[in-house]
Amino acid sequence: MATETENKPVVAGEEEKKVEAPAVEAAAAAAPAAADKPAEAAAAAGGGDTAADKKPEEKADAAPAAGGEGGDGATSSDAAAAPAKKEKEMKPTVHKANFEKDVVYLYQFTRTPMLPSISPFCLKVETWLRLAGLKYENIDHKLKLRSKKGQLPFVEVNGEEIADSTIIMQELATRYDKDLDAALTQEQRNIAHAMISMLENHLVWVVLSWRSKNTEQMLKGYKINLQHALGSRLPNALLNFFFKFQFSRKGAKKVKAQGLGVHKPEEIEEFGRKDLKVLSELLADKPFFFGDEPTTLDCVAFSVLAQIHFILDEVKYGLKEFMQENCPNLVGHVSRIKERCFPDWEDICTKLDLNAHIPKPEPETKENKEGADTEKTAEQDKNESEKELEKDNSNEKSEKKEEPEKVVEENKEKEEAAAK
Ligand SMILES: N[C@@H](CCC(=O)N[C@@H](CS)C(=O)NCC(=O)O)C(=O)O
Repeated sequence: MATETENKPVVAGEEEKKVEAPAVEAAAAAAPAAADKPAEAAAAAGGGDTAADKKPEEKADAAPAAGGEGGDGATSSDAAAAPAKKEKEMKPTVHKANFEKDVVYLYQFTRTPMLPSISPFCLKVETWLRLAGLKYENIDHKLKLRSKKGQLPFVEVNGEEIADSTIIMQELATRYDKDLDAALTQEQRNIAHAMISMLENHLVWVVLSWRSKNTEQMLKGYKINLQHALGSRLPNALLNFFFKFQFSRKGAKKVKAQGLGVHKPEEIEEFGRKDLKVLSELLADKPFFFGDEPTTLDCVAFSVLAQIHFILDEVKYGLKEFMQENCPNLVGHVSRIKERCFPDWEDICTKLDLNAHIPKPEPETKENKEGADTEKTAEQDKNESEKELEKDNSNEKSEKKEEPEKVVEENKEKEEAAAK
């Protein structure tokens, strides 16, 4: 169900509660306040299904994006309601109210220390935007927002939302004349279509299946800090607990519904290996799938292969080992796209900076501070979240120390009460 606030324009960076808490029955009974947020991370990581998932598209489409008017077929009985309706329709339905013309505002997953996004679809769009050379800005929404279709990623351009990674890329390519596949033959386009379908409708699910069965390993493997990802002050131990609960349950359900989930883990991994082998043979010794320049298929392949490749070595992950041993050309491909599209990878992963590609404004002097816009700058946001991250990490350390003692004490009290 949609919340009432969902269609109001919201300035990026504002505190907001956009996504309703999903039903995490048992968990919610234990700690209702904590139960909603890890679910957002679980969902965005591909395993959950939030209330936002169920939003009907029509709901938000009722009002035109940036002040357009409907009005077709209006009758006289509609006339009385017209001013109110018109006013409602005039309201932009985008979150970024003070947008700059032709800047693409990207709503995606929060950064992780291992790779820019653990959502292949989000990483694909950002990689494509960089390859296409379009001006874009990530919006730090702490996983609170979803598109009108209920998913991430989505973008807003000139006051209009575009959802779904494939549709975003197609639409922007048309609008800004950035077809990365312009030089491909029809046969190459057909191959690309089939490969992209394999990657997104099969290999991604192989990855999600592993994640849903290995939540602990996943959090460790991508060094996910849920406090940072969700902008929460709750202890990571608690967030992790709910995340694991939510992600494994919902993720497994989704993978089963997709069809893959009925198989044994080793069978699923074997399916993944076959996909990797096919990709590896198609790439052969070329730098990119269709020659010297990357195309859409390179973006998609990178966004999925990066999920497999950029996982901590200490975490045992069969597909990564297989890729390293049997498909070194795919590893080379991942490195090439990384170097070409993400020269700021280090900054992104160490500072968890969503906008490492945007030059930071000069620090404010006393003079230019007066009368300055009150909206937070990306730099301020970043500094605040860095400080919070540091603070949260140190909190986590002390919580870790205190927690076992607290549990022992609580158990002791319970035992004493039971003895009485
Ligand atoms: N077909 C979509 C798939 C996107 C998708 O599956 N996104 C996931 C995260 S990876 C999602 O938003 N799940 C629901 C949620 O986070 O609430 C696309 O290409 O953009």
